[in-house]
Amino acid sequence: MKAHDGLYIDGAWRPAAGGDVIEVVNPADEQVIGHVPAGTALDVDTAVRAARAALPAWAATPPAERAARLTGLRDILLARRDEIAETVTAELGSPPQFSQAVHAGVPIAVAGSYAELAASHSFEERAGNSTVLHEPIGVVGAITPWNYPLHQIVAKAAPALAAGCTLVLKPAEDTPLTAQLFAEAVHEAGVPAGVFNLVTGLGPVAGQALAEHPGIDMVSFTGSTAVGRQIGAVAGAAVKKVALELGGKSANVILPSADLAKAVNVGVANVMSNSGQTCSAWTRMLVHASRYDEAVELAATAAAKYAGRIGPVVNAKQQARVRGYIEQGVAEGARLVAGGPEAPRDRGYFVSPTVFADVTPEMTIAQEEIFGPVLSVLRYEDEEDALRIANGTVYGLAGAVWAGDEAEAVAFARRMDTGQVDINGGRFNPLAPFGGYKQSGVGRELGTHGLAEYLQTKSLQF
Ligand code: TXE
Repeated sequence: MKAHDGLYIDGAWRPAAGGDVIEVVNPADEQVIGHVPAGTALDVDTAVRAARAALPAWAATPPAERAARLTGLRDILLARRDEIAETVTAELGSPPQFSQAVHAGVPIAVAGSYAELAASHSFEERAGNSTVLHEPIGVVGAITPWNYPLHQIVAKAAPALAAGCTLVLKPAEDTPLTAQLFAEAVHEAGVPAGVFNLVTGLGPVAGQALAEHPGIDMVSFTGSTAVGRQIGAVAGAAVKKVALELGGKSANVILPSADLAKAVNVGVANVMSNSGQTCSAWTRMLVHASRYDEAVELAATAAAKYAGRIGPVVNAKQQARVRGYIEQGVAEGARLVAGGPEAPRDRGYFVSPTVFADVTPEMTIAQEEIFGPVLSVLRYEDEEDALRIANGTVYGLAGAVWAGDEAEAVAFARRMDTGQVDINGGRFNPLAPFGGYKQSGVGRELGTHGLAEYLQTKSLQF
């Protein structure tokens, strides 16, 4: 795999201040596929200075011109689609078809949506006797995870660029090659020097230095709740804007009138997709007592079909973590009906598609984010019970409701404490705001709501 041995700062690839490197490993076969620099606080400082220097000109660039750069960026990503898919497959281990469709396809769509929004958004409006200006918030520090390497970057960089912000990106240490590819695309698209900067490095070193840097105006973070909490505290102390996309424990509520087989099959596919490493995954399937046994059988059969077909999880640490949760589920009395804790292969960080039945709402596996291919099937007695269970975690990121009648599903969805709900399956929409209620986060990504995160308002009274 092609890897740059520098950091992309102020429009060029430059050597890092220190000599440390990060090994990039393919989790499917544990082979080292490249090395990238481990940036330090010094590099972060250089990158933030470059972003600060570039801010006035980029913020003053007409939105139509920023939109043109984003259109160029989208076109380059589209032209390099195969390369993106291959890179994600190499560093995340995801099956090639999934990498093509989702890891490459989704961010291309999101970049396209922001090219259009940058051109059509009203950065100025009238309110009574005032003119309200929507101005870029300034220099953004973006910290992204590895689970959707390119999407997580584009979901921050595209709206930030559309808004007129400049940014410094610190991508996940597991998937830095996709980030390097993105930096190349930004460069090719003619985005001016300093507007976008990339510092690869370790979370507690480069990530922390970025979050704490006084030269940034906003931190946009996606990752674990633990780190999100720390970043939120640092930003709060500095009275700085923060956007956090954190964990989830989403409920897939199958109402008695639903097409059970369809709801279960799509529900299992949702959890197994990306080997369960999706913050919005429907990891808790809620089924009415009268159809519970049937649903468990369908789920076990569906999960077994994914054995040998899903990719690995990202690294040995995640594999051990997921295995720990499966063991804990068994220890707390849940019944394994598919998969289990044993690794299905000797090489690579694989986890078997796993389904638990007889899961009760208070069990650890029904409360904590596992981030692996593990589904819990829970029983409910009536709708109120289903709602209590669905809303009964600290998270509120996503969810699903299935019913024979769409209006019935919508009525239930309105009562869920969660940021996004798919009705009878749903479909990805790059314009739909995505983000969490409760401890799933602060702020929204995608669409105009995602753009608004990177803007601040000024009102002029006449
Ligand atoms: O996340 P981290 P990890 C959840 C999921 C997963 C768990 C752990 O449950 O099992 O988190 O994953 C950077 N200051 N999600 O350990 O550490 C880090 O370098 C600043 C959900 O990989 O939060 C990376 O770029 N930055 C999630 C990013 O934070 C720091 C996606 C995320 O890594 C830092 C990923 C620090 N002190 C994991 N420490 C989702 N919401 O989609 C780390 N980082």
